[in-house]
Amino acid sequence: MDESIIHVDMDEFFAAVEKLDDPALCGKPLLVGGNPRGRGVVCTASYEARKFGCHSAMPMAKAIRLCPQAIVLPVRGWRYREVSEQVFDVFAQFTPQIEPLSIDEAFLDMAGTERLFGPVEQTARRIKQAIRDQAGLACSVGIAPNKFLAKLASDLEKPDGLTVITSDTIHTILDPLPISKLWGVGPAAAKQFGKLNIRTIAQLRKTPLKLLKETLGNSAEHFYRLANGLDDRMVQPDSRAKSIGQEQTFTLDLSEIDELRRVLLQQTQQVARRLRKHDMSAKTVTLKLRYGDFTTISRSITLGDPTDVTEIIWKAASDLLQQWADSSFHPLRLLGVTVTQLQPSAGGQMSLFESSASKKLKKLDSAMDEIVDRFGDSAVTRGDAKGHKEKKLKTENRFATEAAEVTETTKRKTENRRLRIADLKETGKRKNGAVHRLH
Ligand code: TTP
Ligand code: MG
Ligand code: MG
Repeated sequence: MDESIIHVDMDEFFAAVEKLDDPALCGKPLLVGGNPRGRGVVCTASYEARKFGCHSAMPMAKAIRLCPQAIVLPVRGWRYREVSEQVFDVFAQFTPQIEPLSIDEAFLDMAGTERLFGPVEQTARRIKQAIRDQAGLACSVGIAPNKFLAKLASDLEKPDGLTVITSDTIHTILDPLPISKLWGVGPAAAKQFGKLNIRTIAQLRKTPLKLLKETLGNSAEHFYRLANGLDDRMVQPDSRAKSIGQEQTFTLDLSEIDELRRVLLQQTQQVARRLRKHDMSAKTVTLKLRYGDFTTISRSITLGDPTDVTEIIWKAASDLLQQWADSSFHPLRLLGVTVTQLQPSAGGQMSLFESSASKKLKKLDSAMDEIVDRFGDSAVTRGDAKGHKEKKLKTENRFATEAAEVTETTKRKTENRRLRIADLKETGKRKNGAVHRLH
């Protein structure tokens, strides 16, 4: 299947975030934007307000005239950026080939991921579900052989849509659409097309290229190709990723430290796995903690050496959590872990000089990665045997020691885990399905 480009666009993004943070707003007409008494404009209108003709970029005063019962909300940029990061974190769980287009949309190149995740359409459904689970929001997805068609597709069944355009359905889908749907057709180009009596994509496709060139000059070929569903722009990933993170907002504030540790362990495993997928190591581990009243704090630790080893990142993260809990525990609305100061790992190969403990930890990680790749994310998780009773670390710099100084106890536990994983792999093979860690 050559439909390997996915375009994801969040539905009524700013309004959806407002509904997420205050469910009483659900089902109501909302206008998020500037002050109606000034010359503020609408950034987005909720779908309920769109029924009245309100839309982005419309003066707020006009939108309120169209829909006087609308609830007008100011723009909370920091919050939209935060949720946007959660959404992009979800994308990164499926592919490193992500081209961000704006705060609420991106192209994902899924070529070559079928072996890992199955058919692209199925992966797109998983992405939608993961965005719902991890960010609490709905989005619309387009799947197609190229960027132009994928973006067009994501818009066709909004909200909560999933539209596939294959090479067989290109003309059926494109032909009836107005030419304004073509990438790059603004008011000026539309006027030129009007002179040729071209209003739909079908009319454009059937016009001889020579005639188009006479009127439109150099851009004729660009539009002609688009009308035929052709676009050879590559997905250009933003390779300047500066952080990898995972966070979760709880439906009810969490007040059990064991429960928080369990969530953090899951998050840390995902973050470390993604680091390894990107062949990156990180030097700084940061926890983000948000209380019920939205007070948000962070706690960071910088490691002596960059690492991609789950066990080391987990020790740093769990210790930060414990230190915070000991000094200023509050029930949490949100918990997250992010790694920063990223740099390329020193090659996948293990160094001759690496300690045997470190080598074991890396082998453990690659065994876990293999299971997750084969059986999915929920297939296996590390046990948090130490729980919150874990002895407090003696020196602040403990994590700077990397795996070389992992204690005998940890080594034994690692060995036990390795054996259990080997068991699980066997069980997995037998059941030919997802395996669950037994403790
Ligand atoms: P869009 O994806 O264009 O719109 P949307 O997500 O609100 O709605 P849709 O379901 O149709 O995708 O833009 C994303 C966000 O960007 C939007 O919520 C608010 C902001 N935005 C502006 O601030 N000004 C604008 O003119 C537009 C178009 C968007
Ligand atoms: Mg959107
Ligand atoms: Mg958008």
